[in-house]
Amino acid sequence: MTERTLSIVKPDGVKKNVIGDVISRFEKSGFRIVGIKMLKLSKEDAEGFYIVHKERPFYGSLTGFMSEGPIVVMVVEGEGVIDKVRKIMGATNFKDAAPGTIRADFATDIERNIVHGSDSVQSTAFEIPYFFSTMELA
Ligand code: 3AN
Repeated sequence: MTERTLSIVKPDGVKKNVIGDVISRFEKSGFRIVGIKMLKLSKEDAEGFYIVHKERPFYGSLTGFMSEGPIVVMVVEGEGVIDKVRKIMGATNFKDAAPGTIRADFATDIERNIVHGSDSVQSTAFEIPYFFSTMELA
């Protein structure tokens, strides 16, 4: 099924100059970028985005990290893109990430793990409109 997912190159990914590498992996997998922009989140913006993790012990640190520098948010479209982008990213903990995945190649920390991808259709329904209006999606 053709789906859309939200992906983010996190502040550590932007600092490490891997924006292009992340986009390239998505495009080489046959997916289309239908919306993209660079933003700097406030702490409140990051808290709103990660509201599902509000009760987790890492919520404060995660939202601090996500608001420490610019990020690139994008909407990626294609067949089965939600699960496929998560495979391309690799496991949350880079130590468990399969070889050749983004996190295995670039992440050095469970929290600072380079990239985000929505984990379900329900998540995309919250995450895509959090950053993009209909007009901004091609
Ligand atoms: P994923 O990004 O792989 O979907 P989630 O949604 O469980 O993982 O977690 C969201 C973000 O929270 C992760 N990308 C990571 O930055 C951070 N995170 C997750 N688990 C931990 C943890 N145990 N300790 C610190 N940060 C974490």
